[in-house]
Amino acid sequence: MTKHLIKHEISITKEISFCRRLVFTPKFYLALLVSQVVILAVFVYPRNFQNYDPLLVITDQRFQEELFNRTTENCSIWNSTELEPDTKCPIISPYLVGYRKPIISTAINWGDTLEKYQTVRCGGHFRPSNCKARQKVALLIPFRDRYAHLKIFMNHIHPFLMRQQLDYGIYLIDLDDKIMFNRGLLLNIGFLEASQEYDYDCYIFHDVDLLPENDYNLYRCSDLPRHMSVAIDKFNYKLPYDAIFGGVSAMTKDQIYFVNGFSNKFSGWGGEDDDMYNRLKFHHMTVMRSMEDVSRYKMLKHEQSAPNPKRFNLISTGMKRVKEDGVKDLRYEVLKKIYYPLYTYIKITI
Ligand code: BGN
Repeated sequence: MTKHLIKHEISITKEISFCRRLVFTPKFYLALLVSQVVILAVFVYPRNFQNYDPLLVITDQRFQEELFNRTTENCSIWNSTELEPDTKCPIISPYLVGYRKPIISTAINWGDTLEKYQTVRCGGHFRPSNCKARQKVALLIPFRDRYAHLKIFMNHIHPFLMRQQLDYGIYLIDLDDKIMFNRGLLLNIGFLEASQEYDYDCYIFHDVDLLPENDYNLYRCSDLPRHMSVAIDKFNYKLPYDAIFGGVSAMTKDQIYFVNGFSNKFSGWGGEDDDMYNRLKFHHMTVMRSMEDVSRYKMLKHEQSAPNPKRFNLISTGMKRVKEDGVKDLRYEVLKKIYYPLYTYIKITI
């Protein structure tokens, strides 16, 4: 028995000294380095590579040219002479499919997209032919230079909205290049322009880089303002904070006028949506949200824009300006208004 134990001890001591010798040799460190490189190459790099959006490397100019060749001079929205069915569409459309992974592909070209969506009227308008839509919805997209995203977005959003049997129009609002991007201002102007064109019931403020994943996320307004982009992949499909109102949100005309729209003072990135949330609170309105598993969005990758350093101060003083800073008495000039087949493009200056 003792002999056996001694033998065992000797073998353990031998193993330890073998390990010590191995650990302190250059070969060991070389092997460690190689294994790290292999782990990085096999697991980490492909993940980052998948996150990389190949469309963004194609110059925007190409997309602009493809687009600008296809415009419609005389484009009219639905008028009273065009008969609409009397029967209201069902509350829940029979065409809904639920979750569908958004297609983010370099292979999409405008020609194919246009071919597919021939039922969309110039300027990006559509309404169901077999029933009367329950809401007339304007999708307002503040825009600057993201043509690659725009193409993916259009290819995704038209069939999505059609399946919901909406009477809708899509508006892209762009600001004079000399002026710094201002999301709140563009949304206010988009609202005024769209409401002059058609009697919309509902206005959806929509970032071009967000693709809804589930068509049970109904693009319509409620008695209370709605925040719709509840669960975004970038935030691990979790709400980043309770007071968030950015990304995608929906308000009726009355709700917009009641709070005087967005502030026009937030130039650059961030804060205008938080200010809107404060406006809603200030006017005793709560925000509605749908369930996380339905209100899911995929965010297209892009470089983070420079945050506006003045946004904290603007937010803290925001409620003093509610009455005079907003959608009422807003002065601007329309530089261009172009009816593209899948959306209306409005370029403005102030
Ligand atoms: C927040 C931004 C929002 C933006 C969300 C999500 C600000 C103000 C800080 C007081 N708010 O941080 O505008 O929608 O992130 O990206 O920066």
